[in-house]
Amino acid sequence: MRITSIGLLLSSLAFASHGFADAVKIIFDTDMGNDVDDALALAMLHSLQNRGESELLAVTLTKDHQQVAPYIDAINTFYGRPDIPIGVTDSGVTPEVSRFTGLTQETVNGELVFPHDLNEVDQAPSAVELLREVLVSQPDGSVVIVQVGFSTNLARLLQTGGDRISSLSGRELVAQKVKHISIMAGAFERIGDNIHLEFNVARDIPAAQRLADDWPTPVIWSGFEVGLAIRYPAASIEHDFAYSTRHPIPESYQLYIPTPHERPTWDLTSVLWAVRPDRDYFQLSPEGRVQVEEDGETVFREEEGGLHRYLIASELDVVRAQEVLAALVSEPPNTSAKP
Ligand SMILES: [Ca+2]
Repeated sequence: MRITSIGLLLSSLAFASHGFADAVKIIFDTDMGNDVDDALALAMLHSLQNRGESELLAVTLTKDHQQVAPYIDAINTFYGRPDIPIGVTDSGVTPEVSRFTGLTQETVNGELVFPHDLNEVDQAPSAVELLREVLVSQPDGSVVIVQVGFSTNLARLLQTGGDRISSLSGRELVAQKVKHISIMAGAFERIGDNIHLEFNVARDIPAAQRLADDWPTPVIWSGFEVGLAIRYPAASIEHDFAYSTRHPIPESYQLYIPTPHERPTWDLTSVLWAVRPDRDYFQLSPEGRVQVEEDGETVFREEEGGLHRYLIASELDVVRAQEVLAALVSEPPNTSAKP
């Protein structure tokens, strides 16, 4: 009996440490506020962390508006993780006000409906500095960056030199610390006859070119066509969040474009691949190289040993992904979980 108990204890400890060691270390780089899929993707990262599958190290922003960092802080606080560092940019290419980030400014009787500590942009560090600090603190080859906005921050990171944080250049730091990046950007399959100039690339073409040309680790691209094919179910927005009277995720969605609209799941697909790369949710293209043209077109050329691949979703993949994305996005917070 006694031996069995110790055995059980050891195996449960082994399981616990196994789970912790396997958690994918994520930096979420987002243009939160432009489209609402970024908000759904952030909710999904919290659910995956509740399950021990990932750990959100930091959120860095490429949208330059003062409501965005407080909004992220409010979402993180709602999910029980108020201390996740947030980095801001001062040169965002989309400074206009969001349709939904004002939600977390709402007060009732002088109290914030969705509490958060971060209120002023200047309380937050710069995104590039935060990226350097977080990368330095992590084991070699361990960090997965999910980029679901513009390449503004990551391109700048590549251009940084050694500083008080690290003697390594940004490019050296990335090569040492980053495993791969999962990005929502570009378009790789023709939809009809048109070449689609995808938003995340087209709004900051020089940054996307630098990323495509110089980023030293594997890059997995989720093209426009993947998220477009996988629509977030309106029924999930309307019914799956009933566990909370006020909930920032379905409310943000309804402020952006209300149901019955079913939003494409662009940014969610990059989170899903980043945390569960081995679950065959998507097919992968052969290895190759993406070139970003002057007008923002992304051209993929197959090349042995190339660092780039892109996601492909079959009809069956679309159905599977739609179901798992909705389940993860709508999962209740676990506020008793270890942060
Ligand atoms: Ca986005």
